[in-house]
Amino acid sequence: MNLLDIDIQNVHDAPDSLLESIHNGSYDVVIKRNFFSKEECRQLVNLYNNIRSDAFTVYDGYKAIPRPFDKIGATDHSIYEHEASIYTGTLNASLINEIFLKKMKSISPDYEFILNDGSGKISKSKTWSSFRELELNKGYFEIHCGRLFQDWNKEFFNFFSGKADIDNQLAFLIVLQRPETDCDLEIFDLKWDDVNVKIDKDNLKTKEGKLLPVVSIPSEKIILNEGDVLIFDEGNYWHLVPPFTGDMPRISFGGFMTRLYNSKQVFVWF
Ligand SMILES: O=C(O)CCC(=O)C(=O)O
Ligand SMILES: [Fe+2]
Repeated sequence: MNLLDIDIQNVHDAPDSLLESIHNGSYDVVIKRNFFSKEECRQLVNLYNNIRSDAFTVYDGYKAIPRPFDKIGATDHSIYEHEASIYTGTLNASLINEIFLKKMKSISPDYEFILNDGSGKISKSKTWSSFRELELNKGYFEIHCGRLFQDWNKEFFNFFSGKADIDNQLAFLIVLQRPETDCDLEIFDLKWDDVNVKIDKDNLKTKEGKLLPVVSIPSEKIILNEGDVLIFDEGNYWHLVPPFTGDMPRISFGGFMTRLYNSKQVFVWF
């Protein structure tokens, strides 16, 4: 796994286009430190605080607005639409869409970014990002990779696969509120093409049928401070958010970026 960590010190060594450097295989994981200013992070937290009191999904230790579209079942559609409209209304009333586009362009000038506007032309999901909150002493994300979910919401992926390269979705992630932890995201040096069976949260299964304990897989433990953004090959690399301790929930903001076929256009969705 090739990781690029761009700090203020090595900014001049960074490729002109971070997205292209992932798409062409030079890197799998890119961290751009201080991508959002402290003030911009505060604005994002405020947006989240404005909508968090509305009823929204509470899974086991995990809340998201809107709930992940790739995992919703047929019965959840109206709740999803409700959450997505609250979310989109809040974002549209802020400058975040504009700020995000400008920033992405600055690190990948050769790409055009299309934020999902919910029109349904490219994807049936409705937003370009989401807020996620993991509860203290309870919340974490089990090991997964984007391609694991292609069977969960077939309607969504069948339609989307006609427009975009769904096997190579990238994720972008910003941690807005960080509890005490020595790892915000653990990315394993293991791709979907090598291992594509998950048995449970602690074990995958190799192609030879052997149990592969998650703790035995080499990994990078990523730490994201306020304002840092992580962009990585989320579709293919197995990863997780470990349980954490401290005195506050973990709040993150992120989404996915998928290339439209035969183009330098990237569709941003969640
Ligand atoms: O920390 C998060 O919000 C989710 C991390 C993740 O699995 C992802 O960005 O794909
Ligand atoms: Fe993920």
